[in-house]
Amino acid sequence: MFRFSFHFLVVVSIALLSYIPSASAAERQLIILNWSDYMDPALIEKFEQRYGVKVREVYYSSDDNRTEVLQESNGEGYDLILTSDSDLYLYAKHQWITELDYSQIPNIKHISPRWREATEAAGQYAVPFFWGTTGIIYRSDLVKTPITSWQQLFQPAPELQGKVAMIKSSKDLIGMGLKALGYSANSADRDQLKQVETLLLEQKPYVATYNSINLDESSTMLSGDIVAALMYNGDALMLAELNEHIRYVLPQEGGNIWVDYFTLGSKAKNVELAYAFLNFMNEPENAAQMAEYVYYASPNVAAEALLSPDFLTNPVIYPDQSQLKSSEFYQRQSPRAQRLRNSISANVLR
Ligand code: N2P
Repeated sequence: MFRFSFHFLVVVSIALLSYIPSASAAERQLIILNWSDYMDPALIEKFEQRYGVKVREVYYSSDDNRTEVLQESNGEGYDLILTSDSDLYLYAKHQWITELDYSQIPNIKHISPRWREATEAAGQYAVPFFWGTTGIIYRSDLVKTPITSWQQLFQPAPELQGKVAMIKSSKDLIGMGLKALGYSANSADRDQLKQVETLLLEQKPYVATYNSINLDESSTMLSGDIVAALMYNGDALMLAELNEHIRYVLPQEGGNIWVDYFTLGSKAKNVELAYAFLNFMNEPENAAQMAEYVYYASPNVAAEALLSPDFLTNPVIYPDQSQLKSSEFYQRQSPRAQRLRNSISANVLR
């Protein structure tokens, strides 16, 4: 008869526990900090199967929320971080993201230099994912006049009051408020910024929420609780699939033009897998499939060649030059202007 000593059992269990591959299980999971609804699940599955790994997404709800999330963990916990052009420099400065070795992403060759170098640090830290615009989504059946101007969102007509949704993102609130007043979205002028503060505070009683709107059947844009909202073009198209009265407009004053980038977390645990993912997503057929899913314009030129004429001629996805002309990228602000902007958005969102 066998008799195991307690000591023997402890040794065996420790040996088994350390053998059970907790370390290798971690290696097999790629963690991505991202917007929700920004990735085709079918492609994620294809990647998981090809590499025998799991992809886990952690979602943020706005640009500012992403910065808060990264601040809390000091950038730790994410292999890939999807960020917009306007926050790249800041994240690099905080060393939340690290420089890329582009030789590990051969499919980078498909991406147009126009988007690879659209902002400072992009050429060292980032892989463009999509580009798009910030404008207004609205229900054409619930407004008296079609929306064409930012004024209609910031100083809403009676049928819109209490039915407006904004985004908890200081760059968008202040930037688009500045556009409504006829100024540059990048203004650092104290007087102009004070005027925006007044505009935003006067709008506030009519704003139902500063939280982002769901993009599925549960959306308040579908129930009519929200009639107009600040929104990104592709998100609006995703919702338009569910209601024929949904429109997106890049207002006559112009809006914001942006590029979203994938970046590598400086504390990434799965660097090799992260590179495999970046390369996989830029295989032309994958990038094309992703664009069709999210309704955003791909910076991947070889992918564009695979997209349907319907997609390529959609004016919401590809606004014409005259519409883009008045739109602006967000620029980095001086510390002084940034402080003023922070205090304005804190005032509005408190
Ligand atoms: C994705 C929203 C795109 C973000 N749902 C714009 N930077």
